[in-house]
Amino acid sequence: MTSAPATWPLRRVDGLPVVMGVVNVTPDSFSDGGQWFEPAAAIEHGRELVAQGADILDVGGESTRPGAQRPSVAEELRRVVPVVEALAAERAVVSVDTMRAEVAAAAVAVGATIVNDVSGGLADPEMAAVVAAAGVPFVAMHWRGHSADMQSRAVYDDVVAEVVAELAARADALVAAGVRADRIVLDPGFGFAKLTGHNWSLLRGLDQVLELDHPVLVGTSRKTFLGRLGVEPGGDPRPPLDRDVATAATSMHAARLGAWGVRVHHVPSTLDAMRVARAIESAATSASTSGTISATTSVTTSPDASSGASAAGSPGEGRPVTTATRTEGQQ
Ligand code: PMM
Repeated sequence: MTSAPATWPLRRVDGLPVVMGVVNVTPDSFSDGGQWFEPAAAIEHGRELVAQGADILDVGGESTRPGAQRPSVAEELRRVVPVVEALAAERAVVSVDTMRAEVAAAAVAVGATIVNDVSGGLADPEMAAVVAAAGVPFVAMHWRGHSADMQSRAVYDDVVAEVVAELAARADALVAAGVRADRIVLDPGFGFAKLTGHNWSLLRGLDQVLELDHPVLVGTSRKTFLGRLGVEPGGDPRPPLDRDVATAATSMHAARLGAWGVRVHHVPSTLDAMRVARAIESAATSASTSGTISATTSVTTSPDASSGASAAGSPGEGRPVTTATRTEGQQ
């Protein structure tokens, strides 16, 4: 059976969070409206995401937008398996985004090396056993019920504390079911049984999720709460394709706090935003008294992130190893 990618947890050589690019093979996703429903289009899109710097391709065949109806198992298999197989054959690291054990097993059999389950194993009682037997990393997202009625479950006294507690309980249950603890990634589940304010509170309290003893994946990309920015209360949210700048800003926040990964539709904007976070963190803070600014230029030995390469290493890798200080006039 397939097991984890060669190095786990995956880390980028530039020290940024890993970037999971979304490949939705669905006719009705809220975020990209069925653009990649045909297998050939989905495969081509996956290649493009890798060229843009994605480290993982997340291939899914079920739309989870609020109110969505589920496809049959046969239909989900038909959508997902050929796309996973083709992209894995091109040596991409592929995760399968599914709540069904049968789909997870079929995807792993054709080359997926990560299972991403928005229900964290709750939707299908067989999921934990399949993942445990395959030995693959498992992304367990915070989930309170299927999309058809999930927003009615968006009731919290303290959303951060409750999401943290429910994720911790999920991780314990998965370990009890045989999943290796060091293969579990946790995800707070932005937009799933969360109202707008809950999502912002979770971003603000992300450090508490990060205190759980697992890598954390952040999936805010193009979600409705971002579409409400700058819109009058009661107004229509901005369309999903207009939410990539806001998504990139949340990726920057996730990077600054130390998330393991971000799941996004538009890879270049997120990578740039995270590079900004890293450049600011790495910059020297010095100023001369003569009205000129002393800028530090940093040289890193790591390959450029745009190659999309991942390698084992610590989050600190890729930090500047050589610095040369020069004084410049104010720019
Ligand atoms: N969101 C969606 C689908 N899969 N998986 C994880 N781990 N985290 C998420 O936040 C998440 C996910 C829904 O978004 P999409 O329809 O744009 O894929």
